[in-house]
Amino acid sequence: MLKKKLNEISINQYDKEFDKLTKQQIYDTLLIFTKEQIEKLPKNKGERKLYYVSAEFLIGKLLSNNLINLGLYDQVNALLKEINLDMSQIEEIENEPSLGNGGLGRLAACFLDSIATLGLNGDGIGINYHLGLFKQKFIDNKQFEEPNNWIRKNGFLKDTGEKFDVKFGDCKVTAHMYDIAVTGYESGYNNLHLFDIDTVDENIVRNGISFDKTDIKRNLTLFLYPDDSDKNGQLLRIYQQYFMVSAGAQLILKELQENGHKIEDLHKYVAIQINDTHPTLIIPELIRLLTEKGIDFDEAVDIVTKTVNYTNHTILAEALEKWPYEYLKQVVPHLMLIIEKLNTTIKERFKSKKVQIIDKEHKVHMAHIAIHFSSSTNGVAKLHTDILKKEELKAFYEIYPEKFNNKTNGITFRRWLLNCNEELTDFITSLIGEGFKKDARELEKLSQFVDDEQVLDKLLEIKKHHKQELSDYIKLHENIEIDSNSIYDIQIKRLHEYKRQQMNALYIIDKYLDIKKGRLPKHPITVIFGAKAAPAYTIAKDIIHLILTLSELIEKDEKVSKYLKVVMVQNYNVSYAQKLIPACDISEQISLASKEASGTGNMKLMLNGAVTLGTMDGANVEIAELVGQDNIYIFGKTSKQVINLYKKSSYDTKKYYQDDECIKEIVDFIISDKLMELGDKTSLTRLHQDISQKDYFMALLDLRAYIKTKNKMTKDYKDRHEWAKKMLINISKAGQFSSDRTIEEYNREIWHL
Ligand code: CR1
Repeated sequence: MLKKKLNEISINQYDKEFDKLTKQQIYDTLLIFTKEQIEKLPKNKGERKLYYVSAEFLIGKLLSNNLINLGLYDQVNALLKEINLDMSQIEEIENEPSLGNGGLGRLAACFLDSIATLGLNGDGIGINYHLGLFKQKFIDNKQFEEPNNWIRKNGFLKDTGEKFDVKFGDCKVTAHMYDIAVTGYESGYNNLHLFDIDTVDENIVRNGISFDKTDIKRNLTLFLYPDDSDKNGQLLRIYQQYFMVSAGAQLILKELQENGHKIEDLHKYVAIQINDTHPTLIIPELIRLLTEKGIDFDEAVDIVTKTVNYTNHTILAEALEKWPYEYLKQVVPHLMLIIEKLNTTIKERFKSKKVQIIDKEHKVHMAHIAIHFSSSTNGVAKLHTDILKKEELKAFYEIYPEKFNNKTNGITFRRWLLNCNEELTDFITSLIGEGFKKDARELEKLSQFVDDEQVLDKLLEIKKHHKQELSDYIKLHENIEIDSNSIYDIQIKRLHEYKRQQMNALYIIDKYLDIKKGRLPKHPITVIFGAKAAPAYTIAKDIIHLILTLSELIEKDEKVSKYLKVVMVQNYNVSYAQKLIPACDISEQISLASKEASGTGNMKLMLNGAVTLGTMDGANVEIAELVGQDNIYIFGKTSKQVINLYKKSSYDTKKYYQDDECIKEIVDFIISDKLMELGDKTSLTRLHQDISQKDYFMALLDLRAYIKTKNKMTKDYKDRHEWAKKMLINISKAGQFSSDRTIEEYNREIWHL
């Protein structure tokens, strides 16, 4: 059947049988086939509809994931095997959509998958960034950014022909809607609506990713997160945000009316979830549209408040958006009367300065609008929600205790187990049956095998195989040879000081110095990083430079590189993650406690049998609770202690640096002759200065505990069966972190679809 169908397409397209095609043609044939199958799916329906609005959707490659969800993957792969190919080779041809940056965007993608899988009526709303987030290149051990031209004609992106006018202060544009179908696992489909404008011009981008930030008609949908370190960059972000929500709001009202409902019943038929503060302007925009249609202002506010819900993803001040009043006035003058009125209402109702919308510096606090004028504010892990209630958003929690709730993040097991780790999926199936594919909690059944040596051996064998595959891939792409018998210690996430990649780099230096002094590690270790730094984030780039320079130094030193290797992979993205995660032994989750709202990489890695090395932060706390202390390695100061240090301004990095000889030796290695000869003196000196003088995210605070715990881990790794037990228990407890569970909670407690 399948063969016949594929032959039909290939003969039609290329006048050749399927098994005579080139890889590119095979890909294109499978693409046509998959799109046809998706067309046959029913659209998820329901009386109420959810719109998930997000600046990012980090969806990853789509072909094989769609085939899995359609239940066709095994058949297609079997066919490919007949001609000595497999899906992973064919998938190399696909461009990964570049529509996201990190956890927040990947979360949105996992959520869309679960919403579709659970058969819920819910679409995504976002922007079709032509050049996406930048593509990362390393030259001279430094990050460079290039445009990521990911869109291909006739891919999964479909032109709907739908258009909406969007008006700015100084111009008008037409939002053009493109859709990507979101398939559910053995279920119907939903849509991801991506808005774009026809006048965008990729040719205005010069040397790297610079372009004229003021030329809105030509740059509006070029990049995700254009550099906003200057005024024009900030204005452009406001243009983008308003563009997305204005088109989105019009679509929502249009669909509502097409379904025969009155606009004043919006809240009865629609739930809107805004992913962080980027889509906050949808609140005044909807109020504007409702009042334009004759609804009175207070009623419009009430309707919109009942419709919208807000998810907070961070307590970092720099990420809580505050736009200068003047900037908003320039881009969206027609919203200012509404924002002013909302501001007045709040001023009249509440004295506290902390909850005002416009502050005395004339900045508009987007999170404050989002909390006052929505029905729900949720954090993304228990600890994070607790910190929101007790610290960051305390003043709001006191006003609206009923609005605050927790929804611990989750990940879709379709992509992060079935798709990226076929071998493990098949092995689990052979042990406990298929049930876990629909109900992830069934993974608990694996715990009965914890003393079964055959099972443990097989787990180790699967891990070994993935490590070998990864080492081949890294050889090919990074030209670094790594020993698949070494421990794969992996830290993959955006580059940020709070995530403390620099602390991991200091561990590497400590190991290096040890080996030089003849103290050899218990087991060879390969430290692997994947991370992009925001283009204007200097210290983050300095940290990348340090890691790459260390990598080169060690690579050149035969004596050291037998025991220690460092790799930073280029252009870390979803596709790379799918290769790294199954191969990981040690999962690095070492953020400064209180700063990582949840983390989701931690969940993907445990699901694939990695053991976590982490602080009591974000969802690590919940992982630790589930697996128990024997199956996770926790170190470092607690969030309470850290929050206290900040409150009293009593963290003094100089004390750690000066008073601890070992720490001083490690930190000073950053500016040692050896490193300075290889690397960029300015960059290394700046980083050294920062860590030894400021260290705002307290890498030195936990450095000793970190090194000690990691050393213990590498020792424990030697007892392969004991380690495999930890792996098994981690996998068996991962069910809690299925995004199906998370979405069921959102639906039960917030959306009521
Ligand atoms: C958080 O840093 C969390 C994701 C998804 C990120 C991370 O801990 O897992 O959100 N926040 O909830 C973020 O990107 C702008 O904020």
